[in-house]
Amino acid sequence: MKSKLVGIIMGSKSDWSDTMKHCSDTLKEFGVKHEVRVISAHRTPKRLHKFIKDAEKNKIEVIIAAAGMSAHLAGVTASLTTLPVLGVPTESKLKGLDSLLSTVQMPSGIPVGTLAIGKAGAINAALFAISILSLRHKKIEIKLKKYRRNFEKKVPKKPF
Ligand code: RP5
Repeated sequence: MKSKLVGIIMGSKSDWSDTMKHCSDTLKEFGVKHEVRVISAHRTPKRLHKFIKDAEKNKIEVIIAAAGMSAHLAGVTASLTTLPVLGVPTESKLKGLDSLLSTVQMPSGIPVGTLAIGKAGAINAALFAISILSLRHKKIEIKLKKYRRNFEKKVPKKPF
């Protein structure tokens, strides 16, 4: 897969190592090329507008937006594009509940597909993006089906 199909954006550098790195690593496992940028709806709104313009021009197919606290990044991104936007609420002083509610509670008309808080949500955002991409990209579909076939084997039968 030559071109970048997914754009990962996050509100802060602090969202990377414990959370969004897992999203990027999951996309890498499937060979899905992607952009990674620190962009905040509040701190860098001009950067967000430019990123979306470029994403549309460069035929990015899914945007994953992660943010914590008053997490408006995914919602504002979704308001500026018709590309599918997946939201990852990152952990915070309130254990990510603030981030979850501000990402998930979108008013009707502008949807954000919100995943779980933190690492699980970051990995699932990548897998959800892969699932969307698999509709148009046969090689990705084949890899996703293989991953699912092998998934059960990774779960131990005993807890010890
Ligand atoms: C949000 O504020 C970011 O997404 C991050 O989760 C949170 C805290 O950011 P820093 O103060 O660590 O830069 O915008």
